Amino acid sequence: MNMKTNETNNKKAEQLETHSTSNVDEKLTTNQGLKINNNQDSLKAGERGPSLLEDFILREKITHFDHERIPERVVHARGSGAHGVFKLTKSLAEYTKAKFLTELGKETPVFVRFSTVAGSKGSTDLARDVRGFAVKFYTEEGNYDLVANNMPVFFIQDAIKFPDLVHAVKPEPDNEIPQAASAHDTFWDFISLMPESMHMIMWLMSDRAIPRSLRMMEGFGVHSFKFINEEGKVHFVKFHFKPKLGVHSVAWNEAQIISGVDSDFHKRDLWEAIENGDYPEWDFGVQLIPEEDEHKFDFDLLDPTKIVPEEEVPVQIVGTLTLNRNPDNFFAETEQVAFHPGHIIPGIDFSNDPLLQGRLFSYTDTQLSRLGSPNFHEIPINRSINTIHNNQRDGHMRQQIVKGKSSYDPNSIGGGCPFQAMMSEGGFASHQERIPGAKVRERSKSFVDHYSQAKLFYNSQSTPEKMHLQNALIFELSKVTRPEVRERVVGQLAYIDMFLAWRVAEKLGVEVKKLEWPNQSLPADSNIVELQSEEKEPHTKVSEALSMKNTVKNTIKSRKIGCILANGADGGALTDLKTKIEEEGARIELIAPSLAPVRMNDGSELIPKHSLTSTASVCFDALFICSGEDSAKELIIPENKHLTLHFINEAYKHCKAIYFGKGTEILYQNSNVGAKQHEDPGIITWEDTAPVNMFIDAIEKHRVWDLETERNA
Ligand code: HDE
Repeated sequence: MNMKTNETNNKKAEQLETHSTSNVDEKLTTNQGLKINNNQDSLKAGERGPSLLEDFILREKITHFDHERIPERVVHARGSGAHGVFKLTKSLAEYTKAKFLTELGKETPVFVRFSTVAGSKGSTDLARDVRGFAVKFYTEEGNYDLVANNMPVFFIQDAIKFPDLVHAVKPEPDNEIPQAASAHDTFWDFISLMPESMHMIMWLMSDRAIPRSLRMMEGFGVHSFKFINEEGKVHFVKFHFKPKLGVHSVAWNEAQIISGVDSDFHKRDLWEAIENGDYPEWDFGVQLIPEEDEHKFDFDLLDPTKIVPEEEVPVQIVGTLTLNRNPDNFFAETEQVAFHPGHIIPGIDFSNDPLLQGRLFSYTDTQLSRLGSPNFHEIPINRSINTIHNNQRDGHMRQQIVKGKSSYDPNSIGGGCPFQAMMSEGGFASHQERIPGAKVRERSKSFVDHYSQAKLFYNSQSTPEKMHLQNALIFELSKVTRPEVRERVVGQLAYIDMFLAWRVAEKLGVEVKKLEWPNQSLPADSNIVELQSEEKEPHTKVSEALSMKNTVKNTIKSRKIGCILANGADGGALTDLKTKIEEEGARIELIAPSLAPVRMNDGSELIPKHSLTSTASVCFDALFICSGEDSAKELIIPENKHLTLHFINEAYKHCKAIYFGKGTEILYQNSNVGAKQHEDPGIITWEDTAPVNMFIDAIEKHRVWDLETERNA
């Protein structure tokens, strides 16, 4: 058993173990279990002759290889997964009968897959994009999937537009450019014609789209779902995951560099954190709205382009999600896991959100093309911890051997088995809802408010966050070659914030003209049926929860601190810092001019993990320039100078904490840091009285975003 000790009572881990194998100390075999004697040479007619068709070992190996690939997900292709556990800390029995949410202290095994949306499987982790946050709860009542994103709203209000949205954002169809990027004409053309996307665009252009780590982002169920309690009473519910480490991002310039230096940055970070025992954790929260309050808001609860501001309905924290085990095999687990918002259990039901309703069709359908068979639920990672009993039979790759003669219902030959379950036995019954109205292909008028919550989001951002959002829009729209598209987007921004629209327009060389429908720049017979949205003030003007600035800033747990050093570095100073940093749960990695051992001033030798050429400052949260005059001198000899100063200057530009140890004045002076004459809490030097504490405080704040302009002046 290779299960971790904390998994001994985990039914899913036990079940997966029965499907796992290891090659340690085993002999090589064919897929038929035959031991192989020679895996190096194919069977030939003579040493230099042609290979023989008879070589079943060669044929089996090559044939299997030829079929190793399956279609990647049409969206969310690039992903990283992990196993974990969900623990309930507050019972929701008053609102739902779902057992995993009612039995206090109950632990439910989970598998979580994070993803980017637009890019292919091999694309960069740091694309500006939404992140998927899909959670499979292996509950005793069946699998419950919460297929969430790291942003609480969506681009469109109706599923019928989803293929258009995805076609627009994916690489353009003629030349397949650009990969994993929304900065191109087709995406912004679509957006410019889709005012309902403006709230989501605010989120997408914010730094939420370039997370520092998958462990430092929120998760949102997006749609309103329904909770049903034992008495049949209904509450609307919105789901939230809030990371215990806070929500943090990287700078856009940093994201672009990381994409080159380590395009697996997020995948690696998640993997390493779990291997190091820094288990990622989230508070799980719910916003609950009694059914009778459905119409009490200035937006429609069924509209997936709207949030319920936390000021109007607070998030109640009811549990903890912890990821504590990396998958054993990426393909078998992370690639083959199949999520579906329709995988629900008694006590949870759907709302009539038209986006959610469409998703309910899409997810099974896509697994059929991706995993190739209706038996995808039998793949170990997808199996419920319950045994499956029904009359579904056969199909590609069927695993289960169902005994008995009858495979139909009702039957008498099989004794009527398997029986339907009564609700009291856990049988699922859809919540009965009275549906008024005629069959129509229409949008509810209550959905036609496209700008008020975009305003709410924008107005809730701190000044640096607003600046980043503005710069993101400028970056993206500058890549758009058609001026009329740029102009239409600016025309929509004008409904959100005039100053923002004006700043963006200025950089794009277009005028600010509030977008009106019908729109002059469209062909006369265009089939755009956008309803003109009124300019409306949101009921809640500012929401603190929307700014990353207001999230956790009092821990450096699991942060990665780079220590630049060379021969002669002060071993005592390094040990002191390392001890305190590690006490706080962070890690130090050594970076030297080469990978050769570094001779410290106390005679000891340390092996650096990186050389100045093999890594970059973007891979670290903060820098310690190790104390020691000789070390500093070596770091600035002509051979090293450029790399050392580039490292420091780049960290400085990206607003990171930098601590210059004693004897490193020469590096301080020669870097961009020394040239500046302003107060900067992110720069700590040998002159400070309690430098280590100050350094830790600065790392906790994540970045000194407020000083970005000064640092880049
Ligand atoms: Fe998805 N989405 N989606 N989506 N989605 C898929 O299912 C779809 C939407 C989300 O890690 C696909 O198995 C439609 C919203 C995540 O495996 C596909 C619509 C939200 C993942 C699909 C939406 C999501 C997917 C592709 C609009 C946030 C990755 C592969 C009606 C609440 C799950 C797959 C994983 C994946 C369809 C909109 C989240 C094609 C039609 C809104 C996290 O079925």
